[in-house]
Amino acid sequence: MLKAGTCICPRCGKIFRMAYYYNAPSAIGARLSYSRQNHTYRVDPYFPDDPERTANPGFTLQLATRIGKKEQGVPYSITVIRQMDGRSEKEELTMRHSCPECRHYNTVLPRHYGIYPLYVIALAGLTSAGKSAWLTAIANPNNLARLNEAGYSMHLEPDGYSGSSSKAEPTVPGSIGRTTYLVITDREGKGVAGVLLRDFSGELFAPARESAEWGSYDWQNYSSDWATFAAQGNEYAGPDLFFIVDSTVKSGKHADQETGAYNTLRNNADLTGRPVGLILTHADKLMEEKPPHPGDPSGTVPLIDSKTFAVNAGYRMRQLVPRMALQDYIVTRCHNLARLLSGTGLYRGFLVKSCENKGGLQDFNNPINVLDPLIWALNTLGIFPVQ
Ligand SMILES: Nc1nc2c(ncn2[C@@H]2O[C@H](COP(=O)(O)OP(=O)(O)OP(=O)(O)O)[C@@H](O)[C@H]2O)c(=O)[nH]1
Ligand SMILES: [Mg+2]
Ligand SMILES: [Zn+2]
Repeated sequence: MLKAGTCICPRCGKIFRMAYYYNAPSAIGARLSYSRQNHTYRVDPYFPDDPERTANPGFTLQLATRIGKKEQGVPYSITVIRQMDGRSEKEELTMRHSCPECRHYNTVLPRHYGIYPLYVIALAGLTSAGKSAWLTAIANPNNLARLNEAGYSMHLEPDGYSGSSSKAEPTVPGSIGRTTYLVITDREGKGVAGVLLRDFSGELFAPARESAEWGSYDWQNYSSDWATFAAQGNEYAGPDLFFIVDSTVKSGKHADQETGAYNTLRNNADLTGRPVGLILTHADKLMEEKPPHPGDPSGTVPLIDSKTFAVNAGYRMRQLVPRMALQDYIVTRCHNLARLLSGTGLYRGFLVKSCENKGGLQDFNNPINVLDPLIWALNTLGIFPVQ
C-alpha cells in the first residue's frame, strides 16, 4: 500500500510524490506545492528533464484555481495564468495532474489519484487469457452498483470503462492496456482508498516463440517496465496482490504455459506474503459443453452449469460465500497452477465469465462471478471489512 501523497504511475510504474501538472498544447509543466507558512498553494514552472529551464523558464505562473479541502492538494486539473517575462499579456492555461517520470509521453493521472492510500494489484497471464476483458468487466458501473447488496458502498472513477460493448484487442507490450482505477468510498461517500488494477500484455509473460524478441531493444524496455512495476527499492516493494489470469479454453499453443507465466512473475516480483488469486475466464464456454449422458455409468453430475453459476447472480453474503467456495474448489482441482499455488497459503481460485463475443464485439451485459475476485482482493487487503 502506498500512503496518500505517494503515487505510482499507472503507465511507467515509477514512484513519485510531486504534484506535477502538464499542459499539452504549450508543452509546459508545473509543480504545485503548499506553503505551510502562508497556508496557500503555489505553482512553479517545472521541466522534469531540464533543470536549467526549470530555473529560468522565461515565464511565471499564477494559480487561478481555488483548491478545496476535498482535493487535498492534488486536483485533477488546475487553471494557471501564464505571463512571459517582460511582457504584459496574460494567458490562461488548463493543466492536468500528470506523471513527472514518463519520458516520451505525458500520462494524465485518474481523478482523485494520490489523495487516498493506494493499493496496487497487478495482472499476469498469457495472451488472450482474458485480462483486459476482466478489467473492463469490473469497471462496469452497473455491476459495481450491485455490490451494495453485500453491504458495501463503492464508487468507481470513469477512467476504466469503455462501454458495455467494445472491440476485443490484444494489449500491446509497453502500453497501459485496460488498466482500471477504483475509488472506494464509505457509506457517507467519503473516500477511503484507491485501487489500481494494472493490465499488462500477455506477451510479457510468455512471448510467442516465433517473434521471440527477448533480446531486442523494445523488448528489454517492456520487460524492464514490468520489473519496475513489480519492485522498486525500499519505498515500494511491489504490488499488494497479484492475479494470474488463465482461460478455461486452451488454445493448443498455450496449453500449460501458465506455469511459465507464473515463473516470470516470481522472477521479477517478491511474492512472499502477497496474496495471489487465480482467475479462470471463459466460464461460459465450459457451460456450453454438453454434460455427460445421464445413462452413461462414468458420467458425473456437471458442477459447472448455468444453474450453479447464474448470470448476474447476487452479492448477498449467503449467495456470495458458498459461490466463492465452490469456485475455489473447482479451480483448485482442475488446474495445474492452482494445485501448486494452493499449497502457498494466500491463494484463491475463481471461475468467471467477463463477456461474450458477438460479431467481433465484446458484450459485457451478462457476466458471471465477475466481481468475486475483486471482492476477495478488497477483503484480503483489508479495504472492505468482512461483515
Ligand atoms: N466467451 C468469453 N470470451 C472472453 C472471456 N474473457 C475474455 N474473452 C475474450 O477472449 C479474448 C481475449 O481476451 P483479452 O481480454 O483481450 O485477453 P488478454 O489476456 O488481455 O490478452 P493480451 O492482451 O493479448 O495479453 C477476447 O476476444 C475476449 O473478448 C469470457 O469470460 N468469455
Ligand atoms: Mg490484454
Ligand atoms: Zn509515468
